[in-house]
Amino acid sequence: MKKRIFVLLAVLLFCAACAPKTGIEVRDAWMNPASQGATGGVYLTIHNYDKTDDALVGVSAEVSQAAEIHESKLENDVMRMRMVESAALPAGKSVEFAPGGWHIMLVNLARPLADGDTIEIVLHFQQHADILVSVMVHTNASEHEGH
Ligand SMILES: [Cu+2]
Repeated sequence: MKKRIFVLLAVLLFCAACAPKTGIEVRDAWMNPASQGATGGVYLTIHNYDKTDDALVGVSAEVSQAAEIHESKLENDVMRMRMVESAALPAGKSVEFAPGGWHIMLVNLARPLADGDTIEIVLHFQQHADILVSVMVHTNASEHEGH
């Protein structure tokens, strides 16, 4: 009897591991430490496991006055960023928000954010339900472009 339960458990565990992923997964959210009143860029990776295209259409953050979707681009050797309405999340693809590219801009931080802090933001999508994301605050030595 015990053995049968074990086999059943093993089958259940196996199926949980092999089930195809669906929906949207957000990974590795982080930002640099920032002072109160400053602007901070949030970086993360969004994976769209669905078979339909989606888009990030907005961000909410309690820690700042506003949260915007920005895109940085090198134009004539100058890094410029602009605010965009949405960021496309193609079906089955990962989109990386990283220094020098896409980022989420937290404007006018209500409090200073130090190394080791965690803040929460909510991502809004065209199709998918909102996702609450924990953002780790830590210094990234490789970032020199600002955001
Ligand atoms: Cu920005």
